[in-house]
Amino acid sequence: MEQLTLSVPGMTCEHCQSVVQGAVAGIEGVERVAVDLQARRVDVVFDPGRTAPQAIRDAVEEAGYEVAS
Ligand SMILES: [Cu+2]
Repeated sequence: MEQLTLSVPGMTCEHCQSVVQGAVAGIEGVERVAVDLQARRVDVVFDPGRTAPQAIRDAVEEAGYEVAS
């Protein structure tokens, strides 16, 4: 398993949190997602054999949130 931390500054409320959480959790190969709304941060644990950091970033952006890092 690998870990990825994304900075998502546009998350401002619990709705944002659940949208981002759901978008990332729906990716094949993602084992665990934790959204820290206060820190505007998304911590993801994923299987690098089944998905990649770029796919996770894309999913967040497709959900409507810009990824800062
Ligand atoms: Cu919101």
